Amino acid sequence: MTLAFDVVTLFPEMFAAITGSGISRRALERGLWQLQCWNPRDWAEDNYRTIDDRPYGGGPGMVMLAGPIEKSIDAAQARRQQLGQDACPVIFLTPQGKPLTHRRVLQLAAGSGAILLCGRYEGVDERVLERRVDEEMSLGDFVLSGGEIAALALMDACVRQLPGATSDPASVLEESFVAGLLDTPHYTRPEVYAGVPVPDVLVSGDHEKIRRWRLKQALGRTWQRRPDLLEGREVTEEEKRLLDEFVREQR
Ligand code: 9D3
Repeated sequence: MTLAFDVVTLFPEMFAAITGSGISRRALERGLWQLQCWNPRDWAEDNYRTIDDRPYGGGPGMVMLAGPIEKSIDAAQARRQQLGQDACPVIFLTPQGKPLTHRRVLQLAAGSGAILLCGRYEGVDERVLERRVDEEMSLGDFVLSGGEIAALALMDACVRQLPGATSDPASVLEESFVAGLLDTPHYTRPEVYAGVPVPDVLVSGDHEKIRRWRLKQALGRTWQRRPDLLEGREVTEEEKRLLDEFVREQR
């Protein structure tokens, strides 16, 4: 079963960002995942190909019409059935949704995909949401111009979890090693840049010392920048000791 996304969007050209570059492009070429865009404009019901209208009750902006969106979703679902793809959730990307998490990314990456609805303008007619949407998802508390960039982020996060998507399986292992912590600092050549040397330990060749230093940096930065991440996480004796050291070195 290959991961298949169907995206309902007025701006299908934006999705070249994920099909045209990088890991996601390579994974697409290798047949690890699929993407199909569905433009509500193609299901508009009048000669002007109208997809939005003014909000009942007044106010600024325009609201996307239910009809062309519902027809797009239904076309996507019909096509998925034809192709023998398993059922999948319809997800609306919206600031009103639940924040996307790594846990949800792993669940989606392990499934058959999703139909992703991207809104534009002030919003989408509530009745199509009631009738067709299973789940609402947000990237966080800031304002985008539409759901497309959120859909791109969601798909990118899922695709990089697919076995064979990244050439380096060690980097995915590494992620679970320090799961729940911020990343450690990275350095490459030259050994002295702008007068700043690479930390001695990293050129020492002592792999156990390097592991401890990296874990300590990851713990320390998480404590400084995202203490909320440490709250819901088991801390081993070694980690406690390393974080204590880090904290003491701060003053
Ligand atoms: C300025 C318009 N806002 C009036 C209070 C409402 C609004 C409508 C549409 C705000 C944002 C959007 C478009 N955003 C998304 O479609 C979106 C989004 C986001 O803006 N932030 C974080 N995650 C997401 S997922 C989809």
